[in-house]
Amino acid sequence: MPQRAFHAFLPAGWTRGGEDDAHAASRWRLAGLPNLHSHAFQRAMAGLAERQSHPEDSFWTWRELMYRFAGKVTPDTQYAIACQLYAEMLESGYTTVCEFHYLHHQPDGRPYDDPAEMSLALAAAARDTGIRLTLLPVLYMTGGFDGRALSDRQRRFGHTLDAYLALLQSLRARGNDMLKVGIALHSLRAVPEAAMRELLAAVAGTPMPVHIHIAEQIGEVQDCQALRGARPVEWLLANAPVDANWTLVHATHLENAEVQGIVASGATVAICPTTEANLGDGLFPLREFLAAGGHWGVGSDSHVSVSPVEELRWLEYGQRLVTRRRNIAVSAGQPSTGELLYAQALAGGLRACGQSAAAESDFVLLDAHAPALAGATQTDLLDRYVFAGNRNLVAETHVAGHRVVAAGRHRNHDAIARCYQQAMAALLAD
Ligand code: NGQ
Ligand code: ZN
Repeated sequence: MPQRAFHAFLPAGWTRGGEDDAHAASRWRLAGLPNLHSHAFQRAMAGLAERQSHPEDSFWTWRELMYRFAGKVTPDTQYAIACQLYAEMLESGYTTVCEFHYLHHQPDGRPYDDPAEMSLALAAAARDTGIRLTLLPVLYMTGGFDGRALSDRQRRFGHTLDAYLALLQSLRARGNDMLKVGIALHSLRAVPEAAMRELLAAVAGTPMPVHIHIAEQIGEVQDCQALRGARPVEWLLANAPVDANWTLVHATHLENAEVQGIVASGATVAICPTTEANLGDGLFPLREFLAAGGHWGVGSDSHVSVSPVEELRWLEYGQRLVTRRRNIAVSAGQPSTGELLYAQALAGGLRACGQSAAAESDFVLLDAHAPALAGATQTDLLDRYVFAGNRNLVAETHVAGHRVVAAGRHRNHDAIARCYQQAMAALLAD
């Protein structure tokens, strides 16, 4: 068999690969993308919140449906859903996932016998599917900026700070090359200022990823202004040691000073375009943020889509629709929209996920025979990948030296799908 050269897109850009028998089937190798934001259980309600439930349906009415669904998930169904989700992520070209995990306790709020049980279900699903996991146990304490108690449906999410720190410690003890553990503050409305300060002080000596939902909805911006006297990002930058370890999830509603402040802090923004569109959040100020040199990556969040291509495409399309221009995500030295989007989502993703080995070892091979790539060159490959058609072009996915997807299918595709069908039957039964 004649050997064929291949081309690799790495964090540093394109390199011409050598003659490589193992990759002769594909000429196109791309570093795998980190998925910066996931609530795994929400995969199971994708498509089930698209019927009007209220004349003024909004993020907040969606949240009620989501809470009702969250109330039914058990450790077993959590595992089955996460296996299905992570297999889909690997098939679509994500090689690391940051799990923003707050479904900690039993439905009535009592901890499981092992308080880490729901977290461990996610870790087991990541291990069994072969995706890298950055597990971010979430601190969730109050039901609003006014400090009100958690509602009945939120009780599963809550911790005292001591109980949270015990969970964090038990999870960090299980960390390994494929499992990194950081922290998450659910949002400013769910974590009182004093608790935020105490948690950050408790982990101050140990650098780790810190993720937070912020400024996603206008209602949150208004409440923050009313109760803390500043906009959410403005308040956070003034009151927390935000630096390159931090990831601000959504950060949709920003004034220019906040854009500049995020960039100056070195934090990464996790933009979740398909979820933000689905929930009616608003549009991230991408042009201003890119012009300022900001770091960003993408997340699939509620998993109405599990495809990095679709996140990147809609990130650009949202901007085109409001500016009535084309090719927004470009720079002086980079006229290719697809390449700029992929390169920056990769760099920002690696920065935010805390997985140092991911950059060297994790990659996908694209289907060399796909019509969408016919005659492709390095110059147009990523534009074609991001913008042409909607067939998944990922043929193989390799993580940490293991081929977990071959011929477009996860190595346990069928068994995982069967287990997921059973879990869904149980979840939808009542
Ligand atoms: C979440 N999701 O935690 O799953 C949230 C909704 C909230 C998004 N923000 C709940 N997309 O923010 O209170
Ligand atoms: Zn989220």
